[in-house]
Amino acid sequence: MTDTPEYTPPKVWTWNKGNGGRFANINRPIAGPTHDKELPVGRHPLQLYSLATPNGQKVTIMLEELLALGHAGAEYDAWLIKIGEGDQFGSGFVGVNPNSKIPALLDRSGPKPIRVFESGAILVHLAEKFGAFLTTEPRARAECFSWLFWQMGSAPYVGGGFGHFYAYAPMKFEYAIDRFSMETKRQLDVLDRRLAESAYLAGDEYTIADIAVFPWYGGLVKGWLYGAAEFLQVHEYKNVMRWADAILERPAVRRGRKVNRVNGELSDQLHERHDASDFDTKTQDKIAPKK
Ligand SMILES: N[C@@H](CCC(=O)N[C@@H](CS)C(=O)NCC(=O)O)C(=O)O
Repeated sequence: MTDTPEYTPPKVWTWNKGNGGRFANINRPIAGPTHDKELPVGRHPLQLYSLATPNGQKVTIMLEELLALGHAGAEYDAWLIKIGEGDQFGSGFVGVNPNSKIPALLDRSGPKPIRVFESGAILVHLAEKFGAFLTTEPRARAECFSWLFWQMGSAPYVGGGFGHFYAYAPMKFEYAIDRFSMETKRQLDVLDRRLAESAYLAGDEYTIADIAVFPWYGGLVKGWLYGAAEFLQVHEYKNVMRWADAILERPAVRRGRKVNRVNGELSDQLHERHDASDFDTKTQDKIAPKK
């Protein structure tokens, strides 16, 4: 193993503000708002405050899938939360998610707004509200929840572990990269073995488990995350690749991936979504002046 500088932790940890690397300006050891800022509210029953990270995409894919099924009650306004600029610490956002992370949903369809935070909880809320992408048959429902919660517990090792140390940390630590590469590959193998048995994670049907897992692990095998496709040899996970390709064929998935996106091709960036027609008229390639 290569040498890394020795560090002996002091008796009591103190916050070194300059030591957060790429995220130094947003990371803090305390919760709560940093400033007063109301959230905007649009005309639709569902108000989403988000960004097109893998966690954010889960919800926009779900909403687009619900609309594609004809659930008009799933119409939504998707507002952009710029986490690099600290929008998640505004008082309005913290009121919807005390954990200050996207995605956060305000369901205003009833007499009193319901707040929902944590992407897994949002998927369950929407699936139950519309009776879609989550069966009531006990065995398949248990399988669906098992994979959904597997994703919620596992992806932090990919994002906060592998992705952080491979792509973002100011220094490369072999120990950390080894540890989290091993775990990320193990998780891909877990999925690959499951997807050798069935078309989708919960069985024959596409469910919220697939919607939760796709942006992370589909993103890894498609080479969208951390530039790590070769490093992780993702082509080895043939069943995950087949499953990801099938999901990517779905028009709702392709639309959902564009919402609140601020990187990549301009034609794939719809910063805010307030109407179905926004996909035709408001992606950044339509807005940016033609050269
Ligand atoms: N477990 C949460 C994780 C959400 C999360 O980590 N969101 C990130 C972006 S993917 C975020 O908002 N980070 C801002 C911050 O940490 O200040 C969920 O699935 O909703």
